[in-house]
Amino acid sequence: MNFPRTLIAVSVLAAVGSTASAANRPSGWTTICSENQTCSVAANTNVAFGRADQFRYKILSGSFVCNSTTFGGKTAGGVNECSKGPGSPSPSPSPTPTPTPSPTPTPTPSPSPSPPPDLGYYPGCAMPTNTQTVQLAATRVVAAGEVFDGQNKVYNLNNGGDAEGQPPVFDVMHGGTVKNVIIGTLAADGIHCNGSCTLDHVWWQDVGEDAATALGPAGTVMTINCGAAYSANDKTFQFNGRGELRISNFYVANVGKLVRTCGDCTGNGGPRKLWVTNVIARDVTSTIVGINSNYGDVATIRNLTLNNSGTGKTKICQVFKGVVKGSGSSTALGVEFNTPACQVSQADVTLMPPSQMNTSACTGSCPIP
Ligand code: ADA
Ligand code: CA
Repeated sequence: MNFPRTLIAVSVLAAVGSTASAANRPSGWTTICSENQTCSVAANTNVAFGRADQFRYKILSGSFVCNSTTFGGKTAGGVNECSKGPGSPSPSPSPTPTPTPSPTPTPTPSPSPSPPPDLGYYPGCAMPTNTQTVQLAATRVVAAGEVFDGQNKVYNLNNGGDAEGQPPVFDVMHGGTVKNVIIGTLAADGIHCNGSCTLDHVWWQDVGEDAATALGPAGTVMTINCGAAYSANDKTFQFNGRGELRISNFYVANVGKLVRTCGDCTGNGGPRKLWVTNVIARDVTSTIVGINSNYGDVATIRNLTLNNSGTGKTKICQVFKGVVKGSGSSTALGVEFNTPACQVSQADVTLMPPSQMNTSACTGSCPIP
């Protein structure tokens, strides 16, 4: 996917002035090509792009150009390199024409480990090895009450970019379930949920505009359990309806926000209740949860682990004043702990060094980051 995107797994710890020891590939990785060259990798290989100990990461398959367009940016100051990790398989060789059919079955290549180990996953909820891709011609509607079992195949729609107003890959009606689905790199507007719905064992290889949107009315519950989402420029989950959104046993990496109740939707309001339970967040550059206190939103966070690779600080529960469409933008009010809106205490958050919490403008019982 060659959309210019800002992938955020950039180590900002690069030691300025100690370039002698800086490497152009992560430790233990192997350079596969240099900037602007065309490289080839096996399906779903995690590729690093950068130099001087600062890298962007992207899951790629087959041939790609090793440049800033592919990775959404580059590390300034010299030639960047593309590299892959020690466990990555070699790309399959280009097929050579065989004059006669081989009498023996072609051995199946060993499946690529998926996700690559460095991407991480919630324990018990690793993304399965994906062997088959389904290219949808149009949004797959999941009817009311239907259980759609994707059999761990990868589903693509038509666009991997960040433009607003895209159709979803799956449009789930009230009471529907999507399970065992991997949303691929053509992720469009992800999954829409129009009532109560369940997303069970769903993974997003590379989030498009956002991973999923809760649109159901008051009284509905959207449940997202056991999965992971990788690489979102901004939000992962978007909550535009009313009712509840519950996220559990989930891993998120290289995203701006885990979830935001809508800041400026048409007919915006609330209340919206969020539950974030058993979540590991790696390199979330902005916020875990963003909510509108003026609409009565409440976020309850339990057993959250922050695991940032650099010096980035993550806000846990950021409170806004939301607005209706046409009345400007929502206003950030600050980070809160143990308040009516932000039901989270320091004990609910585990920091894996060098993770840090961003507690700017904090109210409530604010922890020391
Ligand atoms: C943005 C936008 C909202 C809504 C949302 C979405 O937050 O400001 O109005 O479109 O994206 O649903 O993706
Ligand atoms: Ca969206």
